[in-house]
Formats: sequence, C-alpha cells, structure tokens
Amino acid sequence: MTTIQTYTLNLILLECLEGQEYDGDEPYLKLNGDLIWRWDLAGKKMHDTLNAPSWTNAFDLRNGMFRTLAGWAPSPHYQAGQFEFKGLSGKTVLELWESDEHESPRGEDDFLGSLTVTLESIRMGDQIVEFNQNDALYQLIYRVSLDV
Ligand SMILES: [Ca+2]
Ligand SMILES: [Ca+2]
Repeated sequence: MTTIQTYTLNLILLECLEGQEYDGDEPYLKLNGDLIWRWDLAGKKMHDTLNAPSWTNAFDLRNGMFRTLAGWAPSPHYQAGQFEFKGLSGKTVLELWESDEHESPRGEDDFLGSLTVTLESIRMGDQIVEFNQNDALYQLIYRVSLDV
C-alpha cells in the first residue's frame, strides 16, 4: 500500500512594500481559486506607509492581526491558525489581487502575482515571495512543511 505524501502551507506575514494606489490598496488572496483573505474583512486598506489610521502596511496571517501606529491589533474576522492549510497535494497556487470594485470607473481587478507550491517547495525554514505585478510590491513570508 502506498501513502500519498501531503504537505502543509502556512501563510505567515503579508507586507505592502509599494502600494498600487495612492489612497490605499484593497488586496485579497486566493488559494486554488478560492477567496481566503480580503482587506475589508481584515479590517484595513494596505499602504506602504503607515501614517493614516485607515491603513495598515502588514497583515500577520499567522495570528490574525494587522499593524497599526500603536502596534499589532486583532483583526475582526481572522483568527490565529486560520491560514494553515494541511493535507495539500499536487500543485497549490496562491494569488494576490488588488480589487478595483469601488474604483470609478470600475476596472478589472489588478493581478499582483502568484506563488506555486508543491512537495518540492518544502524547506526547513520560512520562505519569502514577492508579488510585483501592476506597479505594486508585496512580500509574503510562508512555510511549506511535510505532513507526518
Ligand atoms: Ca483598488
Ligand atoms: Ca487597483
């Protein structure tokens, strides 16, 4: 009998290094096509500077918190451990998008980049990917580990 090796993807920290829009981005994450995280449920728009209370420049996916001028604050809808995806097999694709739902005129949402994870992506430590499409720059720290 053969067992299929599976792996776990942990999303750790999403940081905005260069925002796409001057008044704050509306980013969202899709995992294999499913919407798993979005700015409005996270509680803030994202921007590379942290000088307005309506913005954050980092979302701690591991703990469900966003960065504020006064330190880390809990997000209203996301909890610790929610972005640990166990039992994955084959190819897993994570995509970062920026919503233009509320922009006028309404355009297509902007694709900022993607990460493809497989069993071959397993490493001992944390890894970093940059999403740099459409004049934005975001950085995601993540971890891929073997399920035991
Ligand atoms: Ca937008
Ligand atoms: Ca946009």
